[in-house]
Amino acid sequence: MSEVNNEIFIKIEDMEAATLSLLETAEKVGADTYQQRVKNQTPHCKFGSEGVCCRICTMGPCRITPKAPRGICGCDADGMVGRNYLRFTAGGAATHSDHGRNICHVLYASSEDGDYHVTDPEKLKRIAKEWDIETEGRDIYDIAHEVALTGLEEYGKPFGVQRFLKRAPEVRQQIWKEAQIEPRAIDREVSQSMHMTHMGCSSEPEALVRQSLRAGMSDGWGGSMMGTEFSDVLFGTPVPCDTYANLGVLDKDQVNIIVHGHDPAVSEMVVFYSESPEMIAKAKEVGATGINVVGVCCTSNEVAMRHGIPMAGNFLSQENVVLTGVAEAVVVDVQCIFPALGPLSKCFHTKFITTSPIAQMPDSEYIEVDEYNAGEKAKIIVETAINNFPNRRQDVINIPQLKTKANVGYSVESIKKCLDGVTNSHVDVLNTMIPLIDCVKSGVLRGAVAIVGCNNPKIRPDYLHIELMKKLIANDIIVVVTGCAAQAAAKAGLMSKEAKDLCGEGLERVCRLVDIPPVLHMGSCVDISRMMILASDIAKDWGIDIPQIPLVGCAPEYMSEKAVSIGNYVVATGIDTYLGVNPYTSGGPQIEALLQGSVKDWVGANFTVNNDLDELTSSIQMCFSSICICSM
Ligand code: XCC
Repeated sequence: MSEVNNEIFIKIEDMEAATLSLLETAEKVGADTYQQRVKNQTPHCKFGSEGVCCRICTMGPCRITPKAPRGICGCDADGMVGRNYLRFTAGGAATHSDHGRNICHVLYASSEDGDYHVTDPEKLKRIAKEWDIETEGRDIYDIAHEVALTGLEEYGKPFGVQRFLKRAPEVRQQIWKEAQIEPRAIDREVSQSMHMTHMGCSSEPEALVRQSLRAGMSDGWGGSMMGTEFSDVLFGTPVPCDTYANLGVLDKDQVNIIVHGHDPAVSEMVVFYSESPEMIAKAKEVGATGINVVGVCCTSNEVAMRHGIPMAGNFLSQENVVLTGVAEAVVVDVQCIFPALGPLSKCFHTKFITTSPIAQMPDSEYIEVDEYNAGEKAKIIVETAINNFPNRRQDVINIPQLKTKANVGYSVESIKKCLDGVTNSHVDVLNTMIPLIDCVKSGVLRGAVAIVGCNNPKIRPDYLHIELMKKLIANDIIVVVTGCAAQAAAKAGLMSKEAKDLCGEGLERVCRLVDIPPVLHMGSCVDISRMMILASDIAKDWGIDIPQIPLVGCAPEYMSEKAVSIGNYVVATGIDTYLGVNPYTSGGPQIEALLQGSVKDWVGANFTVNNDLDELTSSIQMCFSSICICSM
């Protein structure tokens, strides 16, 4: 193992210094980096930034100016902004949901003697019962296949709404019905969003925002939720486990395989083969001490919480991982993968391996993996990485010595189990959220914030994630995280149990008694659906609706369409949501008045856009003080 400092906490300045040293390597090898491309792309187009540019038909492109307040068809600024916003949401909903669909196919292909197995049969049976699928006396794979098929039908069923909506409190379900945002078939919501935004269809702000919420709901309470639930069935429901984070998890003595993307179907197989004695022996034959799989982005979250695979970095660290010069292979599935990784890898010995027909990129080696050939292909991928080990350029190796401990894997099931541990076995509160509710009612905890989402070069990378988390936990606000926000926390050491030392008195006590970190890792982006279940369970056990819980969502550094889809379903679920980046809506005053104002009348929550650390912190705290817990 290389010499690495195992610090408890790492400052953002130290991470930035590491990035600067890697940029020196980039210059040495003539590589292009995102930092340079940001310079080339700024200043950004003002019309695009405000959302008042329309290229939906070929009469344009049209853009709104004081002299030209309408496009050629007569669409005004709010119509353009609303249509763009809905298309953005639909893109995100389609992407998450298609990931969920793939997991349904993997579940359908699972078998006793195949590559994919049912790992959590109890969870499978729970879902089957919820969906009125017979479980008594049936083979577990028969149940799996029927559940998978029923899940696939959720994408295109002609009638009815998403099955998982029933998990929400009844009052919430009624609100969705009255607001006309209950999602029907997932593909229908995406398709209708595209239809509504076609030339000559909707330009009325309220209709466009309502459909944005509905399309988002088809993601969070449909496709994403199936992605999460069936991944648990296949690969195991996460339980707390220890891992490491930051660039120091790369090891110069081992074959380093980086798994990156979102869908765990490929990375699960890569992890499996990298642990096989046959592959480890091969790695030793080429002079390595072993095989080191590490993750980037949400694939990292998936394998960290189920196998303790270390987290090398998040979205804006993906180029850094290659710049260390020790990445034998970067194996990607879908989403959030820079096309830049192809040309960048060519400056090193790194093999950039794409595996999905959905994410094909120039300068990559394409090894297509599907649910029937995954084992065989994963073995080839691991062998390719091993054979590449001797090809490293020794003169460009630079692994920043940063490495932290992280405790990950807090599924809803695990959170309840942790809470059970402090209830002295009072049967009536076992497997409930009541111990947590009591902490909030008594003022030991002030509330919870879900911090999620990406990095975005518009925000100093990881700064808002990390500093906001620190301020919140110091004020007795527990934080739950997913996605790249989770990796930001891990890289800084905030997901270690030692982070309780940074907490206020109340949260410190809770962390000590329950033996948890103050920043709880709930998984990848699709796992924000876990947060929806958590919020629903809290509300049901408390006997209130979700907006009455002192809980807000925050995506301070987001960049993707998926994050906007998430924002829509989180708000629709009744959770106020803070965004650090404007979703290209500032040119549409009526659209902004809806999203940041009156959607609250429909669903009990809305958006705030702000990226000032102090203002964000005090606004979240004010939001909690306006919720009067004592009267509940
Ligand atoms: Fe992608 Fe999920 Fe964003 Fe990270 S957080 S940059 S979407 S990997 Ni969802």
